[in-house]
Amino acid sequence: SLRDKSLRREETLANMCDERARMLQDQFNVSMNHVHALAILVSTFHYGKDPSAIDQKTFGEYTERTAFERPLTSGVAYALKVPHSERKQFEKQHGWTIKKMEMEDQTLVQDCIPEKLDPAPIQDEYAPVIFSQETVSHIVSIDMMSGKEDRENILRARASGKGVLTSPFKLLKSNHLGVVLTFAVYNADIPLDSTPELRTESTVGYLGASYDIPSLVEKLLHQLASKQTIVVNVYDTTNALAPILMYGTDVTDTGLLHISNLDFGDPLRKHQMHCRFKYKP
Ligand code: WA2
Repeated sequence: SLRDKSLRREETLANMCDERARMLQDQFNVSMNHVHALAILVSTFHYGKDPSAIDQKTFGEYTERTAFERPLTSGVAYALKVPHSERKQFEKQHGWTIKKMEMEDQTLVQDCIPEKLDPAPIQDEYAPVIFSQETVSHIVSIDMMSGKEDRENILRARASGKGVLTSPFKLLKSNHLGVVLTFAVYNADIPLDSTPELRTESTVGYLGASYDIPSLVEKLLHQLASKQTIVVNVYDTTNALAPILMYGTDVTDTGLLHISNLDFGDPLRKHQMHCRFKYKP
């Protein structure tokens, strides 16, 4: 009957949507766990050994060779916590100045050529990137605390000890909408029940990964058949009244819609996948 047919159609859409949402969520969680392990790797081999067993070359090679462990990420990097009192010494040691993420000319920010960026203005502290996977080498020397989303992530990551996510924003250079995942690296094995203040004090740096949402969701959906059948949109619904479109083109179509929830591991952020059939029956 017509009613059976419409119920079947609804069920098909729900199954396809849930399957895609689960795949995206699983891949996200897999890479999140691996980024967490990288933060522990830096703590163990950069701070646990004297002299450090990690430099840019080691970090670059290791992260490139293990990139398959972090599906959906476009690159990982490590930023150091530098108080203002240590800035001069830090810059002398590295042979470059800490750069500001924003340029005076806002239109050029996305180009992100470190040589063209201005030095970071005086702040209490900085978070310059010192190690990076080759794919995001353009952020080396940039103060991650000079970008609104990156800064909020850093503050929340170090106070909580958990992996935290930004809202979607335009990533440097790629020009695509993405999110950044950050884990703090602490200077000692600090107790699990440490206060946010002790955590902040014990922080030595930040391990972060960037997720280029459009290209990576596209890659994931391509692996599944029937891309011709449904339209997929991914939203950041943290603010239920103002959802942010992260993937897909905005659709106003009032046809059959299925919503699958996504859990990307940061309880402060909410995400959803919206699915529709491409064609009316
Ligand atoms: N990584 C890549 N592209 C970006 C970006 C970023 N942040 N921010 C803007 N475009 C080193 O949380 C520490 C990575 C930030 C980590």
